Amino acid sequence: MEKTFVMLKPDAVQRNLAGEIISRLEKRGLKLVAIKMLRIDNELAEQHYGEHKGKPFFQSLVNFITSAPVIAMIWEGENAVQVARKMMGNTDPQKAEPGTIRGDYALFTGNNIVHGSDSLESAAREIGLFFSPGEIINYKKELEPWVYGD
Ligand code: DAT
Ligand code: MG
Repeated sequence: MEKTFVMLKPDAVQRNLAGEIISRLEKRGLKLVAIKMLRIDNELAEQHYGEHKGKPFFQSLVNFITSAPVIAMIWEGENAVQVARKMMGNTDPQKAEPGTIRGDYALFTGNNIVHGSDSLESAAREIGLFFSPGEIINYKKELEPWVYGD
């Protein structure tokens, strides 16, 4: 089953939206297989957002993501990467559809509440940056046939 990396950014934690966002992913049928709260340091921020190095917003992105604690998670499910991306909505919350996380809770691209891997390759890379294999829990949920059919 596919795994994706999802992170609640500092604004989500500060604005008391963590439970709400976790609840949405949970209710959709995705399975939480790893979770931790951490304060990202500069080195990890630059690694995580390496693809954006050199862009005009890079420094403010690093400043923001290191400014307060985040909640890093791995969610598992069929097409988990694209399903989670779709639930997050457009990078610019003003363009994100209502009903998406960003479309419901954010107004500014810099503070857009949530990160989600954009491909299987990014998911593997980001999971490796934030979690060791022993922190990822392999378990069965009895409700799975009710989510995916038999
Ligand atoms: P996403 O988070 O939707 O994958 P991204 O990977 O292109 O978007 O960018 C990473 C983060 O960088 C994004 O969540 C917010 C910030 N960012 C992106 N484009 C920006 C811009 N034009 N101005 C300011 N911040 C931006
Ligand atoms: Mg991205």
